[in-house]
Amino acid sequence: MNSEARFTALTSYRQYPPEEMRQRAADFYADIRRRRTVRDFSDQPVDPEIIQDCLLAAGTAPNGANRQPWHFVVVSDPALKRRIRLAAEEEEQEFYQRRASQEWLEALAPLGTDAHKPFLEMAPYLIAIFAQSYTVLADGRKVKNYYVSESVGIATGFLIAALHHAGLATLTHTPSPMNFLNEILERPAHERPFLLLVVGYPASGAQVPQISKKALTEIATFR
Ligand code: IYR
Repeated sequence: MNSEARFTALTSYRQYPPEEMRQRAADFYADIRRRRTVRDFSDQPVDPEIIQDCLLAAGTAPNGANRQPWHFVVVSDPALKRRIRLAAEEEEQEFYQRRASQEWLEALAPLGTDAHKPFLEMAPYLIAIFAQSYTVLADGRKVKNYYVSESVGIATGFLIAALHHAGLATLTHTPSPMNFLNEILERPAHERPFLLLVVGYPASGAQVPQISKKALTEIATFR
């Protein structure tokens, strides 16, 4: 055993009776399946404490060597949101008019997306998620991070689930490229913008695409 390793008793784990476990699994599925990606947001404000707790939940995600290689920038300032919207829409115009292949545009057609991103200004919060290729220690030394995309992806999943659980709607937005986020949000070059999460309440009468999820037999094999 590595001499640097320090252990403590696992006191937080809870085992449930089998019937309660089945119920919990079913209840969680019933709740998470209500989550829909929303593109039509209300400007109704959101209590910042809710966002803080959801970020703390995201920060508990399992990750490579416990380096926690993520940084979340929570944007509520209207001027910053406007700059992000304008920069994102510029990239999206390029994407929809030139960069995207015909095949990609056809894949997106059922979602009805286009280059207009008014939600980037309308929603009360944008959370820009950055992935850190290395960590800068207090003394300035740089230490490499591991499984960065996996780690940040899992933390983002936790964040989306936490926000849904709290009663908020989200949109995972990925303008490509999104380096403009480093400049606007003043983040260092070794932090890669991973995803822009739009957070708030759905607009009244919001609509979502009619899509379906794959059946268990399509997504899983039991052997
Ligand atoms: N980034 C673009 C296009 C887009 C791409 C995928 I893959 C989506 O699932 C949805 C949109 C946009 O945000 O419109």
